[in-house]
Amino acid sequence: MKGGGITTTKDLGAFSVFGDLQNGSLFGGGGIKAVKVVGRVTSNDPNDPVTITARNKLGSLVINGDVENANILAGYNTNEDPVNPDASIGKVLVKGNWIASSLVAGIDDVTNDGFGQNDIVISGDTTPAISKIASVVIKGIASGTAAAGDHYGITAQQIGKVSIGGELVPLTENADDILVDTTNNDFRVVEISAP
Ligand SMILES: [Ca+2]
Ligand SMILES: [Ca+2]
Ligand SMILES: [Ca+2]
Repeated sequence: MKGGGITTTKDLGAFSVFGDLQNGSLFGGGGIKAVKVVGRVTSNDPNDPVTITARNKLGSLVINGDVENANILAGYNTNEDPVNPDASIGKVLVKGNWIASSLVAGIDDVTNDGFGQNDIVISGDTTPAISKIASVVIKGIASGTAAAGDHYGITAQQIGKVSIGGELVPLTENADDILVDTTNNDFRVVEISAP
């Protein structure tokens, strides 16, 4: 699927892309049960990332190829405005590399300097529920970019497990902020406490 997009106002069920998801977008106005991409999820323009967005819950995500210049956002509306501080993402499996991309549940890049730094919980949180990412397995490498001024993250209030290249990111019981790309210093796994 190249360019264009798929938008629904209600739930999007299980969705498969038999090829690359490139320079396009997927949006579930309620949730998305499952997304499977047989190829890659990429945009060739860092300023116009490919997006997968769910307002409430993204149940599971399997990508067989690389992810590059992508924003995968739970808790956002079709305009990519932050709306739901209790959004969640289930199991994520990426069999390729993860480059210059963010995976986000219920967190707002409020200062617009990229996810993974200076972010807050999406405002308007009135319930005890918290945003969660259950598990992330990236089989390849994970990195930001050599370019300055950008930042990326895997971020939620609570993250269950992250494995990159066969190694577990050492999350603890407390809110963690772990730098993953120690070369470019621009990719982190971040849990943010309630405001
Ligand atoms: Ca930020
Ligand atoms: Ca960079
Ligand atoms: Ca933790």
